[in-house]
Amino acid sequence: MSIRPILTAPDPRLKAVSTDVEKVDAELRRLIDDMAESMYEADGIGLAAVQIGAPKNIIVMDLDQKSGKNPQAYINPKILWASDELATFEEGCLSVPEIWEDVERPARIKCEYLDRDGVLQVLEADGLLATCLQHEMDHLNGVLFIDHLSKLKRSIALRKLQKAKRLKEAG
Ligand code: K1U
Ligand code: ZN
Repeated sequence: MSIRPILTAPDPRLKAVSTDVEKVDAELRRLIDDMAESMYEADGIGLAAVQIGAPKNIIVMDLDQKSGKNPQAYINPKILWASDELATFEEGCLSVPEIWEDVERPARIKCEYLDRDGVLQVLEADGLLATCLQHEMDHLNGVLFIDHLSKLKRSIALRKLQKAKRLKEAG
């Protein structure tokens, strides 16, 4: 397993639309393991493959790390249904470091995906699970959570990010 660098905005590779995985095999499971390791190293609760430069429809998530590591893989996820009711969560993103903003999304979703053994699963989610799945599925379509903000809030967030990058580079 290896830790891969996570791309940060405004890297154009984050705008790529990811493609479906054709075969769930040992090589794909190695990529999933690298994603999980990279997510834990960065203190995240989710990661899409495109964030490490692999534009494939794969997500890893582990929402409850207090009780030990239990990464879940979601391959070729598709939303089957989304509630009309909306919920607001404060979101962050490993590709938009140090920015946290409220985002409104459907409160509940039903989705299907393949697990790491290639078995089709159907999941109904609400709360943080629904939010995180939608946030990660946005990544697969080249969308960042700041794209849901007003133009003004997005440009403030991007300026903050560029300033943080400059400070980091200056040491
Ligand atoms: O970059 C990502 O897509 C992962 C992102 C997932 C997410 C978090 C919150 C709401 C929606 C989606 C993160 O993991 S951000 C980091 C994070 O959640 C966290 C970091 C340190 C402590 C606690 C949480
Ligand atoms: Zn993100």
